Amino acid sequence: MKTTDTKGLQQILKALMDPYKQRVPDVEKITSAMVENAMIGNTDDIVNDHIAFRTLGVPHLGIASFEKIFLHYGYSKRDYYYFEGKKLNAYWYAPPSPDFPRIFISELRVDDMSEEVQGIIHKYAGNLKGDPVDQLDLDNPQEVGDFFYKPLWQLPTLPDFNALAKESEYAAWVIYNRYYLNHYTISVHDLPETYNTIEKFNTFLESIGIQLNSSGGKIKTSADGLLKQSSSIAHMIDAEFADGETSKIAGSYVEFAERLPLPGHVKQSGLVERAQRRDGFESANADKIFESTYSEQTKTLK
Ligand code: OOG
Ligand code: NI
Repeated sequence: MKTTDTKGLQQILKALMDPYKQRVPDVEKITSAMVENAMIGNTDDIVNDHIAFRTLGVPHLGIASFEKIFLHYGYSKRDYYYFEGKKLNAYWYAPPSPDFPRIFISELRVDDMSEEVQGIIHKYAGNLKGDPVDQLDLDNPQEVGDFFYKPLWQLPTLPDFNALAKESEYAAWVIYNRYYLNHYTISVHDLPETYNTIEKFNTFLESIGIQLNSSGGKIKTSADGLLKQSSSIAHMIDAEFADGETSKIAGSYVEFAERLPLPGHVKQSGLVERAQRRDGFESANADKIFESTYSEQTKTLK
């Protein structure tokens, strides 16, 4: 049974955001500079456009498992996206009310990978007895919040991690980072005029030392011109592997989105509601945003 427990959903989002802020120092850096520059009074004034998760497309896991959490809390499943080169599927989910973020969930098309990579993934994530989400009491937000950090498979060895990364940096990312929040997204069009475009906000971000993902250009623009996105390069975390070896690997990142008014809704009053702006996502933008955790980008980190 679906629930309309918005307090519960709030609690789940908080359980995601708190560890995320710990893992991604850029979040605090950006939000405190936003306060200093009077863009916002405090963090609560930031509109979170969407959050994103990554999963592995194997039995009992993947989108089909993970989405149950948010469908239960009133999200509705929307468009499908296919990323041929990266071998990924994704969907986005519309929130039960506009004060909650959209959700973007992707999964690795494991069957499309080489035998070697499939072997490694199945070694870790291939022996689940059932869908772990089915074993959760979804009505209990505390239990759901803890679930994101529950190891569903063993920690990888560094050689296995590296073998995955060679063929799919996405696969390596999920094997280590699991269901940790991949990013949250600051809604730029909701900010005061001096900062309310992706161009102006990027200039601000770079002025405070945030390094932006340059794959496909720092600004990713949808074909209709109405969805503009940029993102930071993922923060490197100290990872400890199964065999005791340690290495710095990509953690999570921050995204920035500007949604322009749909034709016919160009501001009369200056105030444009969420429903009157470009909704959803854009494959070509997303394809490049995934690379915020890829070594081609992280190797440029100073
Ligand atoms: C998601 C990349 C796509 C968007 O807004 O299009 C995305 C990821 O890196 O897992 O976030
Ligand atoms: Ni995103």
